[in-house]
Amino acid sequence: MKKTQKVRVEFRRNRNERTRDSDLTRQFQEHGFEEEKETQAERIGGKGDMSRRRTVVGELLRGDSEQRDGFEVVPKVDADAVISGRVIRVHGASSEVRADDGRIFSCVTRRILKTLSTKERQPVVAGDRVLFRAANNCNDNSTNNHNYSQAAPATAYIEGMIERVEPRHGIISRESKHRKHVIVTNVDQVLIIASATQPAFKPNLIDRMLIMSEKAGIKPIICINKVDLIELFELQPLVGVYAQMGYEVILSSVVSGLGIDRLRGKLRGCESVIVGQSGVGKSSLLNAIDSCLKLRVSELGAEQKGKHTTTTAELLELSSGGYVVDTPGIRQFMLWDIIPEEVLGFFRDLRPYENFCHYPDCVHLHEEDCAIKNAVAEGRLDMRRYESYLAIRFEERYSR
Ligand SMILES: Nc1nc2c(ncn2[C@@H]2O[C@H](COP(=O)(O)OP(=O)(O)OP(=O)(O)O)[C@@H](O)[C@H]2O)c(=O)[nH]1
Ligand SMILES: [Mg+2]
Ligand SMILES: [Zn+2]
Repeated sequence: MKKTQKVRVEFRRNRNERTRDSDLTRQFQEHGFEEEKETQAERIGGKGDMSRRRTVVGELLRGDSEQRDGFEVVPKVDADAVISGRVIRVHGASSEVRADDGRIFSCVTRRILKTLSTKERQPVVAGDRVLFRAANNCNDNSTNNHNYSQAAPATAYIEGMIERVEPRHGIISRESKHRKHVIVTNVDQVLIIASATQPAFKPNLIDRMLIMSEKAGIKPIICINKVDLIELFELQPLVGVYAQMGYEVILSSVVSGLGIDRLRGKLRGCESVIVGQSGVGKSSLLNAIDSCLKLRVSELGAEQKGKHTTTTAELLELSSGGYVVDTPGIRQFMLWDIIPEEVLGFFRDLRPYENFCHYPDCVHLHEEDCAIKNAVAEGRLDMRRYESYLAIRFEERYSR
């Protein structure tokens, strides 16, 4: 349903924007996701005096998660003057956009899109479907009232301006410095990569990324890479636990080639995102799956600790059809937008026991007669999964 009406929208004051754009660009270049610096405006947060209300006329689309009172506000665009495309990657203030006809444009973002997105850090994200105006269209058009040079970084050659971001689905996000960080949009599959070793195997991180996918309603596939460095049987119990829950687990090695064909088959024709800690081999796997990609991978392996080889989430077209988004590694993974009471519901294995706990408000920690603790004690539930639940349910941010 579409209709046009007046809506009240919060605006962030403009004065911090330029600082933030250049700051973010630098942060991305240097560190990838993790070390984003909070700017003054973001640190203050809330609705206080950093925001004000205005009424704008917008076209409202129903049914997206980034909504306001059941509606998403998107600016009106002149349908004849815009080109539709897909955001391949975002680098600070500029986005690389592939038009539907295959041409690549370097775009800046219309200021109103930045001010419309009050709850999000990034108004434009890799994977977004956008409508943009090519720069030469605008130059000879007297109705054009956008000043391109104003929003552009001094050195960039501006080819286009994003006028609208279409409603998103399949949104993968996490928390970064107490704020939502959208990693990618419009994907229908998440490939969760862990490494059997180097860096050390961290199943609890898999659990967090599973919750992230479940929350987003996107199908996850678990992949444990670098199995050439371990004895396969060591992983069998863990693979069994996930398989019993109905998750697909693929063991892989770029060195021996194990699992590569299977992964290639999973990606074919799909829109996927590949996530995992830095150094687990995400880019290496993608290179093995599609030799045309030629992504940069770390030469030093685990020794290059603390450095991201991939620094920007990037949408890649696969020669076998479909897309995959390679992402920079994550060091610490905080879930976004999950309340403590919700956590257990995302543990498929623990969840069925909850009804049998003695106390209806049991959090399965110290309570007597807790069905979940009993099942763990009797070996019917995996101890590590239970501990993983506790780690997430009682993590420090919930007591802030
Ligand atoms: N032994 C072994 N090494 C691997 C395997 N896959 C990747 N590596 C090595 O692991 C290191 C890291 O690989 P990358 O592909 O750069 O890792 P990444 O996950 O993309 O890392 P970021 O881009 O920093 O997030 C490289 O030195 C690879 O050669 C594997 O299956 N076995
Ligand atoms: Mg990489
Ligand atoms: Zn309980």
